[in-house]
Amino acid sequence: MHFSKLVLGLALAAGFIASAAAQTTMKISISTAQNSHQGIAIDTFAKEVEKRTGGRYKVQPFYNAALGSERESIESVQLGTQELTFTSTGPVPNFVPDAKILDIPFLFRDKAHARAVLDGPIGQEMLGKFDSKGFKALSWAENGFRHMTNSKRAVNVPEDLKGLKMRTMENPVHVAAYKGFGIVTTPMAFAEVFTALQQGTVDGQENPLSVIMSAKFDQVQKHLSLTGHVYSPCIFLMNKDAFDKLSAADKQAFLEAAKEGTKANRARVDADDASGVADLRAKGMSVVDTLDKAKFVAALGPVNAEFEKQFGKANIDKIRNYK
Ligand code: EAX
Repeated sequence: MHFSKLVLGLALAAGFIASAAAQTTMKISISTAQNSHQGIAIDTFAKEVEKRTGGRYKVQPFYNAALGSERESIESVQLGTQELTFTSTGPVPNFVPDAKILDIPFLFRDKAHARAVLDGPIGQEMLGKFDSKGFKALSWAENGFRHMTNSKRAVNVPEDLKGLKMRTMENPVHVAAYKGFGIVTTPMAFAEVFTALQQGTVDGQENPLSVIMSAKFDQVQKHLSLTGHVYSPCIFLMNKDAFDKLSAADKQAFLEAAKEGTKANRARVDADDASGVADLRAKGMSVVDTLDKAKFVAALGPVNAEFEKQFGKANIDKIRNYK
């Protein structure tokens, strides 16, 4: 081989190695559409990571459960076959049981209360509980307050829920609570819900306005009741080893990027909550937007007594009374 060719070859190889080291691409996934409160969360995160690391890290977003359901994505992040995911807390208790407490119905008064708890010491301590399970939890975000939809009847009082067959998340707290309403619960992954509603496998489902709108459930559901029965947190999860490998400055960049994602996510949930009822009525849904919340709270009395035993009343009260 000519000396000049050897030099050229070495130079090319060195250049290749340098640029490979200079740029790492990571995957992040959501189960909803790009045009949603979750899409804006991960798109913002991706843009901010790239900006804050000078382009050395790129994050490639995947929408609509393209990489698997929320549960499968959390598994992939735990195993490290996928670096990142943005998920509701629905399937999280299977991995971090302590997170269950956040999904108790009527725990939070409003979004401001929920956000304050998650951003405050209780939420930050909870983020730390993901460490020993193979995750770095970067930031809380949200789905928002969940409401009931179905194809059978208007839900005005808790008794109207009795006997309705509803899809639920794969979350033990939700399943226990909805059984308390007399609902026939059918847990399934989100990607299957539209078809299940369309084919009548289930009568209804429950999700925040942001999810109902982005998933176009108005096409397959007639009735919506603003039950606001449970606040649904979301979370940015990263594989722990992938995070630990980052330099101190890059770790900071990822954490800040997730915070920006959370800001964009919450702003979109607020916008969706403001426009949702009018939007869904215009699309033909019949909406019950004034119902007596106290009756729904009372219907869950026995279930709540169970939760107080299971989680400790003091722990629940600490969240309920957080100012
Ligand atoms: O995270 O499964 C659900 O109903 C979730 O709310 C949805 O996937 C968005």
